[in-house]
Amino acid sequence: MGLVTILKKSKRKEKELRILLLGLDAAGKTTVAKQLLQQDVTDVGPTFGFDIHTVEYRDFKIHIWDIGGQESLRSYWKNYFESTDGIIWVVDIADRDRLSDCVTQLHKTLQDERLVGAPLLVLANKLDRNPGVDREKLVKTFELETLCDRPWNIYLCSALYDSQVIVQGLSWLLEDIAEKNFLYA
Ligand code: G3D
Repeated sequence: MGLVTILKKSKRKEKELRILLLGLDAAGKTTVAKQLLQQDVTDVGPTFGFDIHTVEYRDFKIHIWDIGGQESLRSYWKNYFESTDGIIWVVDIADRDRLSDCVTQLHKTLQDERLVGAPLLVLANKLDRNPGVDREKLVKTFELETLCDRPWNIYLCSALYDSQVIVQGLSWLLEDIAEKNFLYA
């Protein structure tokens, strides 16, 4: 079932969704958000604090909370967890030195009770800089199969160069959220 089908089936007039966009600093979160907004991705700067990007698909209004990933800001992430419908976790797969830190941060974040059940989309970004990476290996590295309390998926992308995979990932996330919250309401 595609995004359009979901939208056609939806019954409520306006649906607002809150999506958290998280990951370590420089993973490509703002680039992902800009691709979704069809904005210039060559002009991104570091996010200090947070930005809210609103993407509209017909009667869906999706508020994407782009939260700064610097170490000093991570303790504040929890302030944004309330009423989250879904999580997009962006990882720089070329940043091998921080991969294990990224995995630790992801699982630490998912432990928060306010995020229980929220579907997780992992965007394995900067594929152009690590083209040989294997999806199944990433699933293992990120211990995604241990996540029994939520739907998850992982898409490999190069946010700087291509929006298609990101849109596919977002569609997957919306499908899951819509099925739970709207179609069977
Ligand atoms: P953040 O919001 O997670 O902190 P940004 O990350 O979106 O600000 O991106 C950090 C840097 O990574 C940016 O480069 C951006 O252009 C680059 N980037 C994002 N996605 C990709 C990608 O798919 N491939 C490559 N090669 N680079 C990417 P600068 O130079 O502005 O720091």
